[in-house]
Amino acid sequence: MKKQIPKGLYAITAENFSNGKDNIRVVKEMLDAGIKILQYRDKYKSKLEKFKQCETIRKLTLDYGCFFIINDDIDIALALQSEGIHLGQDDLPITEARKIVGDNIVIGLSTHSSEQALSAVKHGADYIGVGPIYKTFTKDNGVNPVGLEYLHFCVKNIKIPKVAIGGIKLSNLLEVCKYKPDNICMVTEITLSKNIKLTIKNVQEVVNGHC
Ligand code: TZP
Ligand code: MG
Repeated sequence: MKKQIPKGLYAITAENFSNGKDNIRVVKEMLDAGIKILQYRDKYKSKLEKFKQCETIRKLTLDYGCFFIINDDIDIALALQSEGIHLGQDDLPITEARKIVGDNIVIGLSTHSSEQALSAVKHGADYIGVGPIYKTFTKDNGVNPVGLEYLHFCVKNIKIPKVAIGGIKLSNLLEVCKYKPDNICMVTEITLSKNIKLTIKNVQEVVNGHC
């Protein structure tokens, strides 16, 4: 059977927003706190540096039973047999990525409009990122917020799993959950937290109760 991204809280690494900690340390804290979906994302390291971190994280995610997704680097995903890859609108088209990774690796695609969401489904994406829902400073190439209306469109019209992302915090989590996305993704709310374990526990309570 084809793999599917599990529902629930989806965490992403961001070493430059991690209070001086490296990705490995933050990932360990996330896994200890019960994260079951994790994306490795790093826009600043060399391929080798990313590979080395991903190699360590691959072992950890297998130990903890966490679904591991790698951003951008299809070659690292193939080498380490991660569960998924995540691509953006400016990356290799989904159909080409599929030729490389086959059906055993889940392909996620960031989308910012209804046209992009419909196109993602048509071209065989396994899930879509829906966002940024709110303003975020985590992504440098600053896409404007798409708001909750776009999430509403996706929930009503798009059949593959939908991951809400962008500026989601404990403070606005409930209003996002009301739209019933399959996944809630948070980056800096987790990576910048002084107490990752407690933050994840608090977020999980809302996500598991209302999403
Ligand atoms: N894609 C869309 S918004 C975003 C990405 C990677 C960053 C979201 O980060 P944060 O800190 O949860 O706003
Ligand atoms: Mg990308």
